[in-house]
Amino acid sequence: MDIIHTEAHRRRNPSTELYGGELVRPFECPERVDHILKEIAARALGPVSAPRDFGLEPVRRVHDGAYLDFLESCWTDWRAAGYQGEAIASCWPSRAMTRARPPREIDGKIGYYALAGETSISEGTWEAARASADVALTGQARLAEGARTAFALCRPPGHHAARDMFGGYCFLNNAAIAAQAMIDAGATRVAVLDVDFHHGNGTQAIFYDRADVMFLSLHGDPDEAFPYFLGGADETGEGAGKGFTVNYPMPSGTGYAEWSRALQDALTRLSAYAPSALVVSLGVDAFKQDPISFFTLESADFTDMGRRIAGLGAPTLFVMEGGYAVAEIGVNAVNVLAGFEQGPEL
Ligand code: Q9C
Ligand code: ZN
Repeated sequence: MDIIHTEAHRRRNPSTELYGGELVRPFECPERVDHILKEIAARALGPVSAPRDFGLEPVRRVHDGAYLDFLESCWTDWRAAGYQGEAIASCWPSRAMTRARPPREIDGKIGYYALAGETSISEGTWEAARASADVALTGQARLAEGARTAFALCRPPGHHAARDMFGGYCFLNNAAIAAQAMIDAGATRVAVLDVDFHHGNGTQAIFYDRADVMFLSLHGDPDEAFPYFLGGADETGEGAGKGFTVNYPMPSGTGYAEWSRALQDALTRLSAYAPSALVVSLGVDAFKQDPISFFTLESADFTDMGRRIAGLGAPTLFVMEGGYAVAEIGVNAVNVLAGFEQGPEL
């Protein structure tokens, strides 16, 4: 399997995450990629190559222009305002304050574009986010050139990022950018299957009113888990997109028996949709030892997950998302990819 990776991910290395009232070292850290690469090498999964530079045009197909300008200038503007720490949102356009436009000043602007406060913006974040989108786009290009599968080792992750919102460790929605690029290259039916523990709110929102990109997500019930305000089973799409969003929220303590039944249902729906390409938002934070999640999947379950996804028979782009049990992230992520390459049990 072709693996796309760049060391530019290291430019995303903030020292703070607002967690339980403290500023802690972020769960989403550069070592995550080191462990994945180490396991890729140990199991000879395939060649690792660098991304191409696609520029911002394919990113603009998914994200708002003023939002991209904000991401690019945020760190400079934050420092220019005289702040000593990393850029953290502390005010939001909440329900009773609907003056829905970005203020000029950086403190207001970051609150306007933030969907949550845990994700600090630091020097290099924009450069790493852009490189991460290029990683996903390069994976998409491999599929367009005829590859059956590729692994975009994206970091920072993307599935929480919406058209004009960052948060949940995400800035640019890599999976959505790749899916849109597939459509722009002529695909008529693409699907995004999101197996990250958290609901892919950004991806859902981006494609909510569209029938050309189906979105299916298995995740912690938003009544109990981040991102809290999207991801219910009653969200099924709108307008032309009605029926093309499918959510599987599951409660605390969910193990693979229950999780894989949801996956089977998702795969049955996907099979009926018959996408010309599949994007898998590959988070491995459903793992039992994940420090911020509450499913109980074992490492071996990730292999089975990959095998089942292979059963669909669609050209498949895996896009890395979450997973915070850092020592085990390599085994768990590569298990999915290796399981996919083994294919379904006959
Ligand atoms: N107390 C991804 O997996 N914070 N993002 C949760 C829990 C945000 C996860 C706080 C978690 C974001 C890509
Ligand atoms: Zn996650």
